[in-house]
Amino acid sequence: MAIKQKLFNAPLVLSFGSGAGKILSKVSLSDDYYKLAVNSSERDLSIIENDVDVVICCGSGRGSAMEPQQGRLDLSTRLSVLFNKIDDIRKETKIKEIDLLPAIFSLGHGFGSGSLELALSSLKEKYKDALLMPFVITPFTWEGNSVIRRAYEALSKGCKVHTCFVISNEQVGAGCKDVSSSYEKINSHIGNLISIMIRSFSATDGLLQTVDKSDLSSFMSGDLATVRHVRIKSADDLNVETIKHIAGERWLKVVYKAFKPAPPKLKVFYIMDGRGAFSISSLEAVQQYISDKEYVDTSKLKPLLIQRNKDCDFVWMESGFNLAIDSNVYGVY
Ligand SMILES: Nc1nc2c(ncn2[C@@H]2O[C@H](COP(=O)(O)OP(=O)(O)OP(=O)(O)O)[C@@H](O)[C@H]2O)c(=O)[nH]1
Ligand SMILES: [Mg+2]
Repeated sequence: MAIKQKLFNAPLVLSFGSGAGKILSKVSLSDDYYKLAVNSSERDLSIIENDVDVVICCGSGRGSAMEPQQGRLDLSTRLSVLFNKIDDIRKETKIKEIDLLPAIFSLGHGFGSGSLELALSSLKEKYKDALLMPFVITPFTWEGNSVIRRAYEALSKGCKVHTCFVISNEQVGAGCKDVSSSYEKINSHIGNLISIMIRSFSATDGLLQTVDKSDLSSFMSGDLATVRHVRIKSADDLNVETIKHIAGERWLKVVYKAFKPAPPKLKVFYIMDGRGAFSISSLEAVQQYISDKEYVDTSKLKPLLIQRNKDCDFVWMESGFNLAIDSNVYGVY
């Protein structure tokens, strides 16, 4: 049987850090995909071992002691092992070129924070044709200033290498009363969202409107991006209210000076993947909603539309935010 052509080849998902590994364990994809968890804690890797495909233990195996510098060093000793694993997966899946490379980082302590810049720059260098999709998890404010500072310092270096999708624990977990339930909820939430994005980007059929790698790459601009998602029964149920609901509250809070001095306009990209009539009126409503926003650069708006028999996922992404590292950001983000 002929293998159907995928929109993008995205055969693997990576995680760096203990929190990121727990999120990766919640990513649910078919057996065609590989989940690779990279961390310096042997114990934390053993906890998720059965839910991922490959674990790579770096450094001493005892964690990076909340020291990003140590985390970076620990990763550097095992980068070649990571590349070998990725190349093995490429051979096994008979994929010549990886189009999309999603990676999750948990920021605030040692390994995830220390890995971000090094992992992004070396993956970018090694897999030149792949589009990176970094998801960075930022800490809760209750964790304190040193954790937040470490996360921001890591992010400030990482986002110079590549636009990062920020997912704030504080924002996603808003409304949860206790930490254990919020971690559970957040991990499932983010894991689910990443799975949906990968499944949409590697769709084989039902593609009504496709995007190219260059479309996606031109969407990613500035330091930071954000992503939100809503699931509806069918595309017919998509209306301005639903869009407002997901567009209203972002998963990141950054200092974003919309119109001063000049408007660094946000880029918007959306995916509609699922059943429904994809009516002209609902598509018009989305386009209109976006075009009405002065802070949005609509010149390159090209959605990914996939019509297939499943609940309809609407994924909304914005990029072009700047990360301002100053004292105001700490605690306000
Ligand atoms: N969403 C989510 N965030 C987590 C979880 N565990 C930790 N975090 C967040 O991730 C940040 C970094 O923590 P870890 O991932 O445990 O740190 P690490 O990168 O393993 O660092 P070291 O253990 O010092 O090497 C924390 O400050 C938390 O905000 C989790 O299960 N889910
Ligand atoms: Mg750890």
